Amino acid sequence: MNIARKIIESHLVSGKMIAGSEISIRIDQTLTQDSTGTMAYLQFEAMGIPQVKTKKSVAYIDHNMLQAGFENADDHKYIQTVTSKHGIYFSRPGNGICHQVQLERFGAPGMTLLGSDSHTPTGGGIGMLAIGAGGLDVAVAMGGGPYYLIMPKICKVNLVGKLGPWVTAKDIILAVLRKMTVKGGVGKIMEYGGPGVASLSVPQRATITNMGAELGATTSIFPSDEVTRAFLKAQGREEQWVELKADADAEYDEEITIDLSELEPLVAQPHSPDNVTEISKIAGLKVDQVAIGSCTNASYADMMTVAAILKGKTVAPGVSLVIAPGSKQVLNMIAKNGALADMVNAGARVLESACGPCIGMGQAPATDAISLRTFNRNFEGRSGTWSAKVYLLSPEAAAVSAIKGVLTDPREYGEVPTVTMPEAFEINDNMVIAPAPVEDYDKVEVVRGPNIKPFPVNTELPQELTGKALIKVVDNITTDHIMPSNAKLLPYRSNVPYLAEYCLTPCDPGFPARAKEAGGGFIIAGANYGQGSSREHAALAPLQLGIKGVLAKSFARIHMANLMNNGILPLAFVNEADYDAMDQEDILTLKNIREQLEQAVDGKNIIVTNETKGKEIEVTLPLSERQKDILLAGGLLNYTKKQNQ
Ligand code: MIC
Ligand code: SF4
Repeated sequence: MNIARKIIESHLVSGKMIAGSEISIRIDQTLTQDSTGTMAYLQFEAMGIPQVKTKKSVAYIDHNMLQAGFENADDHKYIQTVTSKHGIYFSRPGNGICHQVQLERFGAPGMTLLGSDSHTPTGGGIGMLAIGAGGLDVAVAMGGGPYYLIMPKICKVNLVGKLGPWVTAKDIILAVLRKMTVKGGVGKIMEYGGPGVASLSVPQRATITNMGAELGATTSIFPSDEVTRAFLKAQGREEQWVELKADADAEYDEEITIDLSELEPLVAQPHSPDNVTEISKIAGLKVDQVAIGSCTNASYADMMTVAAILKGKTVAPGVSLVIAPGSKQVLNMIAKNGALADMVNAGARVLESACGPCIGMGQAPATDAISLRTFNRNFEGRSGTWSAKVYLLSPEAAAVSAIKGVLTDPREYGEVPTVTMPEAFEINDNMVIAPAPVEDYDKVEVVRGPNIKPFPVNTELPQELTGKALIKVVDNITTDHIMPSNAKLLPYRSNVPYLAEYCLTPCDPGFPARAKEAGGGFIIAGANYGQGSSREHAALAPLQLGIKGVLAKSFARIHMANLMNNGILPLAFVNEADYDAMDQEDILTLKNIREQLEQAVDGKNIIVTNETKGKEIEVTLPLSERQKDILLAGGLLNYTKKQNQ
């Protein structure tokens, strides 16, 4: 068996491990962050379960850190109190980015982790089966329910050879993205193996598994070996190490090979993480901003390398360099050893340990600016500036380019700084607050600020659904298009009615008004609809606007689950020509949809009538019996309530 199947087997609650069929697994740990967490905890409260049933659940505050008004601080208070009441650990603002801290302090090989953030697979760097999901799925897991997923294919990424000087883990995952594209990982777990693995540290592995999210993969995972043991030992947690390796005769559904020695420093160009080329091919591009940090590349080693490159230099006059160390542990260590001073001396603007510019919370680039970032996503507008062009690259290449003022192949820079992994990281978990003792749960008062508004809940699926095609969008629409997030909107994550006014506005500013006027309807989309974030708001905002279904060429995994959980039908065109022939304003009807769903074998033969064109078209909606019941009930909350009656 391979590693992924071993962990799934040991956590299997229902189903058979046959790729494409529904299984459910037991979840050991959960994580939430604040921008999806408020909703997850509101939903957890709605379920009426007094105490979490996981081995460890942690709530992080790392996204909504700008406090331009009362909203974010209010949400922090809500999360701190609601978690205390229900047995969840609270990582205070300032402690760091959820994925980085989880890896450092809580992750353990062989365990399962479900997180309400798409980059939860970062934990795969330490040999966890770590999956990103919508907040409601995480709420259910906190309540002890299993997590349902489609058994993925397991794709081996065979790493051979050794990285050359200045070539990094970021270049490995960019090479995989170039090969497989942002759709290439859908329905798959990427399992890394081969002789190249041993040369990669845990944070390097985590950079790779983190950005596996950009492949659309269910998750990515590395073996747990002596390198993992050394990392855990340095984090004072050696006892949590177990060895995890694929059997010698392990089978895989697919296999690709990456020869590390052939890689060069790479860069993803605007506006997609798979638009990858060699830095050497486009070097010389004038740069306005360089941003170093995020859950992809803000480890201790990343920061030490950047500091060594910046030491004694000055950031080029036309460049604004911002650096956000990934966690308090990292920030503390570089503060003590002087590396932080080297950054500051060179002119870096040091930000708090949080997501920051990665999710457009500040540091929006200037008009038409070129911004180089060590992050994982460069979707149009995500930086907060629509005309900005964001390039993704390694911290090494970013730091060298910041000094030069132009995009630079770091190999021109000279000798690579040597940075060694510390034998012991600085450990101080004083920013993690334990929940109230069980006997005191009743005494904890949950604080709810005025920004927390009731969230929409769907109703039972009616016999017939009818409405207009309200918008028609192209392939690869991201959740950043569906529900934009930036410094102006992120504070409203617990206020869906407000957010709904911005739903799909990057594609068409008139969409929310049109949807409301029509009393709801349908969204027509291309392939890979909803790629990117796990944000449930990309389903909740359409629900608020009365959206009944989305007809798309195909869907991204987490978004499809979020639609179903909210009772919105995700329908896939059988013939792409039907997508081409459909127009905005067409009136669509799903007749006898309850019977159609109940009777559909493998989700096939579901008929949508295009009243305007006088045509019947076929769509598919492959559903397990459980998913059918969820849709019939009008979403997971209604379904769960019904089950508990
Ligand atoms: C992101 O990177 O897009 C986010 C912000 O972390 C999201 C979660 C969210 O929208 O709150 C994600 O990746 O899931
Ligand atoms: Fe935060 Fe960016 Fe990572 Fe999302 S991708 S968790 S916004 S650092």
